[in-house]
Amino acid sequence: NKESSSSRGALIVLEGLDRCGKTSQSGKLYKYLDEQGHSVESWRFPDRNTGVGQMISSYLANKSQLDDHAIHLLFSANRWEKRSLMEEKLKSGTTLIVDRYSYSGVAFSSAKGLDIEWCKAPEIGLLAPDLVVYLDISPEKAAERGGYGDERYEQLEFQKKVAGSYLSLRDSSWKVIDATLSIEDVEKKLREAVLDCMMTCHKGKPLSQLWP
Ligand code: 2DT
Repeated sequence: NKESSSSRGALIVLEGLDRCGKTSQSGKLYKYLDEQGHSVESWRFPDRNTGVGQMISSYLANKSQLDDHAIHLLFSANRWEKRSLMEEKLKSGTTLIVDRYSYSGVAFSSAKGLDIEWCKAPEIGLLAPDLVVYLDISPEKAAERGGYGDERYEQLEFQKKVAGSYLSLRDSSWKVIDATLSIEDVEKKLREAVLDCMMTCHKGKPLSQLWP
């Protein structure tokens, strides 16, 4: 029937500071949806597997230096090179759980002092998420969790600036979840928000583009 032929997957994005639990919650969510029989894939940005992704990876590991604007554009290009596949998957009914997206792009680069409108510009025309879940934790609490690696950006002072940038990007489409709740509680709230969003997409909510 008409409804099932137009039914599409949802574009779900998880954002938050380093050590907020984003990656492990993405994994749990993926496993849950998959076990429930949904067509679902787990994605992340940067996608370090592409040529551009390898340049980004080397930069993050401090093995190469790049101008702040240049690395910003590489992060954006890394999303553009996946855009058509992303659209294909969503239209064919697959839900994508994406660990970081354009919001990380803008939050991290503007935390370095780049103009926020300049940072947003190259993201225009990428697919807009149906839901952005922000796992909220203070930079101090995140740092207490330990386990910052040696990559660029994994320092308290910088994370404080990133937190401020994220704050200015929040809009009504964001669902903020307190990341200091127990793992199980975060998982439960995340599931509820995502299932609700998937239902809206299934019912025919059209795909849209950044920035809404
Ligand atoms: P992971 O630790 O999640 O692999 O991220 N970043 C990420 C940016 O500066 N711009 C972007 O567009 C994206 C997607 C955040 C590696 C680091 O890269 C930062 C942390």
